[in-house]
Amino acid sequence: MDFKIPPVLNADQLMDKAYRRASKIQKRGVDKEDGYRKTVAAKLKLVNKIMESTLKRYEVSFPSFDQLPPFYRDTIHIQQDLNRVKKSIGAINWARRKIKRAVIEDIRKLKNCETVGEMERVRKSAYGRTSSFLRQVSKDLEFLETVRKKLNSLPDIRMDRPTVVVAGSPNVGKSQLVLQISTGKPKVAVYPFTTKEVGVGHFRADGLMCQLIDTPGLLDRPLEERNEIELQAIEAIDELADLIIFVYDPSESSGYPMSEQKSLYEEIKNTFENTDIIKVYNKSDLLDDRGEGLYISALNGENLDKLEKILSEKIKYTYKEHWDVHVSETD
Ligand SMILES: Nc1nc2c(ncn2[C@@H]2O[C@H](COP(=O)(O)OP(=O)(O)OP(=O)(O)O)[C@@H](O)[C@H]2O)c(=O)[nH]1
Ligand SMILES: [Mg+2]
Repeated sequence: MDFKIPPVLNADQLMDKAYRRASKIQKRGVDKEDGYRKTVAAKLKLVNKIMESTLKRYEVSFPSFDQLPPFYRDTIHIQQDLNRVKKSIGAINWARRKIKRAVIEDIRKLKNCETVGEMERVRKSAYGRTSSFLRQVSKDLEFLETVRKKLNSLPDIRMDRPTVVVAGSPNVGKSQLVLQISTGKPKVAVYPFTTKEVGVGHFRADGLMCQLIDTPGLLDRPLEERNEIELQAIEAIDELADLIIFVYDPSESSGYPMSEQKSLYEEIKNTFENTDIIKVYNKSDLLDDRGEGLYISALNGENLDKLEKILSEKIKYTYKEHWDVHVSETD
């Protein structure tokens, strides 16, 4: 998702940017010394202005914990990151104020300089001090850039969107199905609390934007094999899911016998007891015989239009109730 955080320059890049732009400044004066004094003062002011505005932009653009979408507030990696972000923002705020104070002092010193050599020494020492303050926060700048990249790579999982979760044993074709139904390319991030990835795709049901969540390594094994962290991730999924697609692979080419897949289905049904589940039988292209139910092929697209229609109707039905409640509340 786009938190609108600008790329964070490291200390060297920031110095380079400021000093390079300052080097272009040339001021005239009544004589050589006066011109030089004005030039150095303008350079220092510009360096400070660039540092000030750039660092300030970083300080205000990182989200705080409660500005994150709810699904991510529980993401332990992000919690830790955001605590450190606070510290790093504090550090660059310190550097910004130090640079400003130093530049004001150095501009004052310039007034007492008589020769170009003296002025040049002031300029050099001002640049040196600025660089030293920036270097002291270089780790913070680098850290902020890594967090920015991480935050921007989060897919936009939204609590207010109709959400379909795809479950089923390993290798049955869940990701292939999400890929087929999604309008764009599904994005990948981590689940809250875990290092496991979550795939998020989108599709439209009657113009309503819905999200489709792939659950690799999460809703594919019995709950008793889960550790505490994974159970918390499953709870987060439970909060999100309006509808579940349970994918069977009756061809058993996944390596999981139907008996095992069925007992997983029972488990999912009991875990998400308030959520409607649509059963689909995938890899129909590999089957000679078909039984009752919705047979699809996520590979060649067979019956996916039927599945999409069922999804649309169920979502419309669920959200119509919400809509009715909403309308009567506002009457
Ligand atoms: N023949 C056939 N193969 C399929 C179909 N759907 C998926 N596959 C294949 O089955 C394999 C597993 O598909 P995935 O979509 O990765 O399955 P998954 O359930 O996401 O697997 P995990 O994420 O590992 O649990 C891949 O080789 C797919 O190409 C299908 O409809 N027909
Ligand atoms: Mg998968």
